[in-house]
Amino acid sequence: MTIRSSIKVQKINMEFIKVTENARPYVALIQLNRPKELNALNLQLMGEIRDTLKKLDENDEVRVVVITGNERAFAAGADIKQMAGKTAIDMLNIDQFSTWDQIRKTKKPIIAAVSGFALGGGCELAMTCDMIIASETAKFGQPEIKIGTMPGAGGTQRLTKALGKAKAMELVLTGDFLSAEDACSYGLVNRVVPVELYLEEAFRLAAKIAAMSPVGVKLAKESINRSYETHLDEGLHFERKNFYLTFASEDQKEGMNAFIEKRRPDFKGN
Ligand code: DAK
Repeated sequence: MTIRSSIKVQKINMEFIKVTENARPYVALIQLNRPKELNALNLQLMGEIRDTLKKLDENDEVRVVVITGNERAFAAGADIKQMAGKTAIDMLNIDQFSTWDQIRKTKKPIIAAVSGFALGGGCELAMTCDMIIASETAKFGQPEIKIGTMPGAGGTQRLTKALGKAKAMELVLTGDFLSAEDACSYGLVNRVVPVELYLEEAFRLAAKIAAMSPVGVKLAKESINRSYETHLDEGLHFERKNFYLTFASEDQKEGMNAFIEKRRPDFKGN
Protein backbone atom coordinates (compact mmCIF):
# COMPACT_ATOMS: atom_id res chain seq x y z
CA MET A 1 0.00 0.00 0.00
CA THR A 2 1.36 3.42 -0.86
CA ILE A 3 1.10 6.01 1.89
CA ARG A 4 -0.27 9.19 0.32
CA SER A 5 0.39 11.78 3.00
CA SER A 6 -0.08 14.68 0.57
CA ILE A 7 -3.72 13.82 -0.12
CA LYS A 8 -6.26 16.35 1.19
CA VAL A 9 -8.57 15.05 3.91
CA GLN A 10 -12.16 14.92 2.60
CA LYS A 11 -14.66 15.87 5.31
CA ILE A 12 -18.41 15.85 4.75
CA ASN A 13 -20.76 17.05 7.50
CA MET A 14 -24.35 15.86 7.36
CA GLU A 15 -27.00 16.82 9.88
CA PHE A 16 -26.34 13.97 12.31
CA ILE A 17 -23.05 12.39 11.21
CA LYS A 18 -19.59 13.61 10.24
CA VAL A 19 -17.77 11.70 7.52
CA THR A 20 -14.03 11.79 6.80
CA GLU A 21 -13.42 9.80 3.64
CA ASN A 22 -9.67 9.47 4.15
CA ALA A 23 -9.19 9.75 7.91
CA ARG A 24 -6.20 7.47 7.37
CA PRO A 25 -4.91 6.06 4.06
CA TYR A 26 -7.76 3.91 2.70
CA VAL A 27 -9.72 4.26 5.96
CA ALA A 28 -12.94 6.29 6.26
CA LEU A 29 -14.46 7.52 9.51
CA ILE A 30 -18.15 7.99 10.27
CA GLN A 31 -18.78 9.86 13.51
CA LEU A 32 -22.27 9.96 14.99
CA ASN A 33 -22.99 13.56 15.90
CA ARG A 34 -26.03 14.06 18.15
CA PRO A 35 -24.05 14.55 21.36
CA LYS A 36 -26.83 16.18 23.43
CA GLU A 37 -29.10 13.18 22.79
CA LEU A 38 -26.27 10.69 23.43
CA ASN A 39 -26.29 9.94 19.70
CA ALA A 40 -29.83 8.51 19.85
CA LEU A 41 -30.45 6.94 16.46
CA ASN A 42 -33.30 8.79 14.80
CA LEU A 43 -34.52 7.78 11.34
CA GLN A 44 -32.55 10.49 9.56
CA LEU A 45 -29.29 9.60 11.29
CA MET A 46 -29.73 5.95 10.32
CA GLY A 47 -30.50 7.03 6.74
CA GLU A 48 -27.32 9.11 6.67
CA ILE A 49 -25.27 6.11 7.83
CA ARG A 50 -26.94 3.88 5.21
CA ASP A 51 -26.34 6.31 2.33
CA THR A 52 -22.75 7.02 3.40
CA LEU A 53 -21.84 3.35 3.70
CA LYS A 54 -23.27 2.73 0.25
CA LYS A 55 -21.06 5.49 -1.21
CA LEU A 56 -17.97 4.34 0.69
CA ASP A 57 -18.56 0.77 -0.48
CA GLU A 58 -18.35 2.04 -4.07
CA ASN A 59 -15.26 4.21 -3.47
CA ASP A 60 -11.98 2.47 -4.41
CA GLU A 61 -10.04 4.87 -2.18
CA VAL A 62 -11.77 3.37 0.88
CA ARG A 63 -10.99 -0.15 2.09
CA VAL A 64 -12.14 -0.11 5.72
CA VAL A 65 -14.71 2.00 7.57
CA VAL A 66 -14.58 2.99 11.25
CA ILE A 67 -17.81 4.07 12.96
CA THR A 68 -17.61 5.92 16.25
CA GLY A 69 -19.55 8.22 18.58
CA ASN A 70 -17.89 10.26 21.29
CA GLU A 71 -16.37 9.50 24.69
CA ARG A 72 -19.71 9.60 26.55
CA ALA A 73 -21.80 7.64 24.08
CA PHE A 74 -21.42 5.50 21.00
CA ALA A 75 -25.25 5.59 20.86
CA ALA A 76 -27.85 5.28 23.65
CA GLY A 77 -30.31 3.50 21.37
CA ALA A 78 -32.98 4.33 18.84
CA ASP A 79 -34.65 7.70 19.46
CA ILE A 80 -37.32 6.92 22.07
CA LYS A 81 -38.95 10.33 21.55
CA GLN A 82 -39.40 9.56 17.84
CA MET A 83 -40.78 6.06 18.53
CA ALA A 84 -42.95 6.61 21.60
CA GLY A 85 -46.29 7.38 19.90
CA LYS A 86 -45.95 4.92 17.02
CA THR A 87 -48.37 2.06 16.45
CA ALA A 88 -47.33 -1.38 15.24
CA ILE A 89 -48.61 -0.43 11.77
CA ASP A 90 -46.66 2.88 11.82
CA MET A 91 -43.52 0.87 12.58
CA LEU A 92 -44.33 -1.58 9.80
CA ASN A 93 -44.86 1.25 7.29
CA ILE A 94 -41.69 3.13 8.26
CA ASP A 95 -39.83 -0.11 7.47
CA GLN A 96 -36.61 0.82 9.20
CA PHE A 97 -35.41 -2.72 8.61
CA SER A 98 -34.58 -1.95 4.98
CA THR A 99 -32.06 0.62 6.28
CA TRP A 100 -30.54 -1.84 8.75
CA ASP A 101 -30.42 -4.54 6.05
CA GLN A 102 -28.62 -2.17 3.70
CA ILE A 103 -26.02 -1.43 6.39
CA ARG A 104 -25.62 -5.17 6.98
CA LYS A 105 -24.93 -5.66 3.25
CA THR A 106 -21.84 -3.38 3.24
CA LYS A 107 -19.05 -5.38 1.59
CA LYS A 108 -16.08 -3.60 3.16
CA PRO A 109 -15.15 -4.29 6.77
CA ILE A 110 -16.60 -1.96 9.40
CA ILE A 111 -14.99 -1.43 12.81
CA ALA A 112 -17.03 0.09 15.65
CA ALA A 113 -14.93 2.23 18.00
CA VAL A 114 -17.08 2.31 21.12
CA SER A 115 -16.79 4.48 24.22
CA GLY A 116 -19.50 5.08 26.83
CA PHE A 117 -23.06 3.93 26.20
CA ALA A 118 -23.79 1.39 23.45
CA LEU A 119 -27.39 0.59 24.32
CA GLY A 120 -30.40 -0.83 22.48
CA GLY A 121 -30.05 0.11 18.82
CA GLY A 122 -26.57 1.46 19.68
CA CYS A 123 -25.45 -1.95 20.87
CA GLU A 124 -27.13 -3.49 17.82
CA LEU A 125 -25.36 -1.05 15.49
CA ALA A 126 -22.00 -1.94 17.08
CA MET A 127 -22.81 -5.65 16.70
CA THR A 128 -23.82 -5.13 13.06
CA CYS A 129 -20.25 -3.93 12.48
CA ASP A 130 -17.61 -6.60 11.90
CA MET A 131 -15.31 -5.85 14.83
CA ILE A 132 -15.55 -3.75 17.99
CA ILE A 133 -12.77 -1.84 19.72
CA ALA A 134 -13.98 -0.66 23.14
CA SER A 135 -12.72 1.95 25.55
CA GLU A 136 -12.56 0.98 29.23
CA THR A 137 -15.69 3.08 29.81
CA ALA A 138 -17.85 1.31 27.23
CA LYS A 139 -21.16 -0.11 28.47
CA PHE A 140 -23.14 -2.51 26.32
CA GLY A 141 -26.78 -3.38 26.88
CA GLN A 142 -30.25 -4.03 25.49
CA PRO A 143 -32.44 -2.06 27.93
CA GLU A 144 -35.57 -2.06 25.71
CA ILE A 145 -37.36 -4.27 28.25
CA LYS A 146 -37.33 -1.32 30.68
CA ILE A 147 -39.39 0.77 28.24
CA GLY A 148 -41.91 -1.94 27.45
CA THR A 149 -40.46 -3.33 24.25
CA MET A 150 -37.65 -5.66 23.16
CA PRO A 151 -34.61 -5.55 20.85
CA GLY A 152 -35.65 -5.09 17.23
CA ALA A 153 -32.46 -4.73 15.21
CA GLY A 154 -30.77 -8.06 15.80
CA GLY A 155 -30.04 -7.84 19.54
CA THR A 156 -31.68 -11.13 20.55
CA GLN A 157 -29.85 -12.92 17.74
CA ARG A 158 -26.37 -11.40 17.74
CA LEU A 159 -26.05 -11.09 21.52
CA THR A 160 -27.03 -14.74 21.93
CA LYS A 161 -24.44 -15.82 19.38
CA ALA A 162 -21.76 -13.71 21.05
CA LEU A 163 -22.50 -14.34 24.73
CA GLY A 164 -24.38 -17.64 24.78
CA LYS A 165 -28.00 -18.14 25.81
CA ALA A 166 -27.83 -17.66 29.58
CA LYS A 167 -25.97 -14.36 29.62
CA ALA A 168 -27.91 -12.97 26.62
CA MET A 169 -31.16 -13.95 28.32
CA GLU A 170 -30.12 -12.16 31.53
CA LEU A 171 -29.11 -8.98 29.72
CA VAL A 172 -32.20 -8.81 27.48
CA LEU A 173 -34.67 -9.66 30.27
CA THR A 174 -33.17 -7.33 32.90
CA GLY A 175 -31.79 -4.54 30.72
CA ASP A 176 -28.57 -4.63 32.75
CA PHE A 177 -25.37 -3.30 31.18
CA LEU A 178 -22.22 -5.27 30.36
CA SER A 179 -18.87 -3.63 31.12
CA ALA A 180 -16.21 -3.38 28.42
CA GLU A 181 -14.05 -5.86 30.30
CA ASP A 182 -16.89 -8.44 30.54
CA ALA A 183 -17.85 -7.83 26.90
CA CYS A 184 -14.27 -8.63 25.95
CA SER A 185 -14.13 -11.77 28.07
CA TYR A 186 -17.30 -13.04 26.32
CA GLY A 187 -15.86 -12.26 22.87
CA LEU A 188 -18.36 -9.51 22.03
CA VAL A 189 -15.53 -7.03 21.49
CA ASN A 190 -12.05 -7.51 20.05
CA ARG A 191 -10.21 -5.61 22.77
CA VAL A 192 -10.45 -2.94 25.42
CA VAL A 193 -8.06 0.00 25.55
CA PRO A 194 -7.79 3.17 27.67
CA VAL A 195 -10.36 5.78 26.70
CA GLU A 196 -7.82 8.11 25.08
CA LEU A 197 -6.73 5.31 22.71
CA TYR A 198 -9.93 3.63 21.49
CA LEU A 199 -10.19 5.53 18.20
CA GLU A 200 -6.45 5.24 17.49
CA GLU A 201 -6.61 1.50 18.18
CA ALA A 202 -9.54 1.19 15.75
CA PHE A 203 -7.51 3.07 13.12
CA ARG A 204 -4.50 0.83 13.81
CA LEU A 205 -6.61 -2.29 13.19
CA ALA A 206 -8.21 -0.67 10.13
CA ALA A 207 -4.78 0.20 8.67
CA LYS A 208 -3.62 -3.38 9.10
CA ILE A 209 -6.65 -4.68 7.19
CA ALA A 210 -6.41 -1.89 4.58
CA ALA A 211 -2.92 -3.14 3.70
CA MET A 212 -4.35 -6.54 2.67
CA SER A 213 -5.90 -7.48 -0.67
CA PRO A 214 -9.25 -5.64 -0.90
CA VAL A 215 -10.66 -8.55 -2.91
CA GLY A 216 -9.48 -11.12 -0.36
CA VAL A 217 -10.82 -9.02 2.51
CA LYS A 218 -14.22 -8.63 0.86
CA LEU A 219 -14.54 -12.34 0.08
CA ALA A 220 -13.28 -13.39 3.51
CA LYS A 221 -15.79 -11.09 5.22
CA GLU A 222 -18.57 -12.54 3.06
CA SER A 223 -17.50 -16.08 3.94
CA ILE A 224 -17.32 -15.48 7.69
CA ASN A 225 -20.76 -13.88 7.56
CA ARG A 226 -22.10 -16.86 5.65
CA SER A 227 -21.12 -19.07 8.56
CA TYR A 228 -22.33 -16.55 11.14
CA GLU A 229 -25.60 -15.69 9.43
CA THR A 230 -26.88 -19.02 8.18
CA HIS A 231 -29.63 -19.09 10.80
CA LEU A 232 -29.68 -15.34 11.35
CA ASP A 233 -32.24 -14.54 8.64
CA GLU A 234 -34.84 -16.76 10.26
CA GLY A 235 -34.02 -15.41 13.71
CA LEU A 236 -34.19 -11.80 12.54
CA HIS A 237 -37.55 -12.42 10.90
CA PHE A 238 -38.93 -13.86 14.12
CA GLU A 239 -37.53 -11.04 16.22
CA ARG A 240 -39.01 -8.40 13.89
CA LYS A 241 -42.56 -9.71 14.16
CA ASN A 242 -42.32 -9.76 17.96
CA PHE A 243 -40.77 -6.30 18.06
CA TYR A 244 -43.69 -4.83 16.06
CA LEU A 245 -46.10 -6.60 18.38
CA THR A 246 -44.75 -4.70 21.41
CA PHE A 247 -46.03 -1.50 19.73
CA ALA A 248 -49.55 -2.90 20.01
CA SER A 249 -49.19 -2.86 23.84
CA GLU A 250 -50.01 -0.22 26.42
CA ASP A 251 -46.77 -1.15 28.19
CA GLN A 252 -44.68 0.19 25.27
CA LYS A 253 -46.51 3.54 25.42
CA GLU A 254 -46.20 3.64 29.22
CA GLY A 255 -42.50 2.69 29.15
CA MET A 256 -41.47 5.23 26.52
CA ASN A 257 -43.63 8.04 27.93
CA ALA A 258 -42.22 7.37 31.41
CA PHE A 259 -38.72 7.75 30.00
CA ILE A 260 -39.59 11.06 28.34
CA GLU A 261 -41.39 12.33 31.47
CA LYS A 262 -38.46 11.18 33.63
CA ARG A 263 -40.56 8.93 35.92
CA ARG A 264 -40.71 5.21 36.73
CA PRO A 265 -42.96 3.20 34.38
CA ASP A 266 -46.06 1.45 35.75
CA PHE A 267 -46.38 -1.67 33.58
CA LYS A 268 -49.81 -3.38 33.54
CA GLY A 269 -49.08 -6.24 31.18
CA ASN A 270 -51.43 -5.16 28.40
N1 DAK B 1 -33.76 8.32 22.80
C1 DAK B 1 -34.00 9.66 22.94
N2 DAK B 1 -33.35 10.45 23.77
C2 DAK B 1 -32.40 9.89 24.56
C3 DAK B 1 -32.09 8.53 24.50
C4 DAK B 1 -32.80 7.72 23.57
N3 DAK B 1 -32.56 6.43 23.35
N4 DAK B 1 -31.10 8.27 25.39
C5 DAK B 1 -30.82 9.44 25.97
N5 DAK B 1 -31.58 10.43 25.48
C6 DAK B 1 -31.58 11.83 25.83
C7 DAK B 1 -32.24 12.03 27.20
O1 DAK B 1 -33.65 12.09 27.07
C8 DAK B 1 -31.64 13.35 27.60
O2 DAK B 1 -32.30 14.38 26.91
P1 DAK B 1 -32.79 15.73 27.70
O3 DAK B 1 -33.59 15.25 28.86
O4 DAK B 1 -31.48 16.36 28.12
O5 DAK B 1 -33.54 16.49 26.66
C9 DAK B 1 -30.21 13.28 27.03
O6 DAK B 1 -30.25 12.29 26.01
C10 DAK B 1 -29.18 12.85 28.07
O7 DAK B 1 -29.64 11.67 28.69
P2 DAK B 1 -29.80 11.50 30.28
O8 DAK B 1 -30.05 12.81 30.92
O9 DAK B 1 -30.80 10.42 30.50
O10 DAK B 1 -28.31 11.01 30.67
P3 DAK B 1 -27.88 10.06 31.87
O11 DAK B 1 -26.40 10.08 31.89
O12 DAK B 1 -28.63 10.41 33.12
O13 DAK B 1 -28.39 8.60 31.46
C11 DAK B 1 -28.66 6.74 29.90
C12 DAK B 1 -27.82 8.00 30.32
C13 DAK B 1 -28.06 6.24 28.60
C14 DAK B 1 -28.54 5.66 30.97
C15 DAK B 1 -30.15 7.19 29.74
O14 DAK B 1 -30.22 8.33 28.87
C16 DAK B 1 -31.00 6.10 29.16
O15 DAK B 1 -31.44 5.20 29.86
N6 DAK B 1 -31.30 6.24 27.85
C17 DAK B 1 -32.20 5.33 27.18
C18 DAK B 1 -31.52 4.03 26.90
C19 DAK B 1 -32.46 3.08 26.22
O16 DAK B 1 -33.53 2.72 26.74
N7 DAK B 1 -32.09 2.65 25.01
C20 DAK B 1 -32.91 1.77 24.20
C21 DAK B 1 -33.90 2.58 23.35
S1 DAK B 1 -34.96 1.56 22.39
C22 DAK B 1 -35.40 -0.94 15.10
C23 DAK B 1 -34.11 -0.59 15.27
C24 DAK B 1 -33.60 -0.28 16.54
C25 DAK B 1 -34.45 -0.26 17.61
C26 DAK B 1 -35.76 -0.58 17.46
C27 DAK B 1 -36.24 -0.91 16.20
N8 DAK B 1 -35.94 -1.28 13.82
C28 DAK B 1 -35.03 -1.46 12.72
C29 DAK B 1 -37.34 -1.28 13.62
C30 DAK B 1 -33.90 0.10 18.90
C31 DAK B 1 -34.65 0.42 19.96
C32 DAK B 1 -33.98 1.08 21.08
O17 DAK B 1 -32.79 1.30 21.07
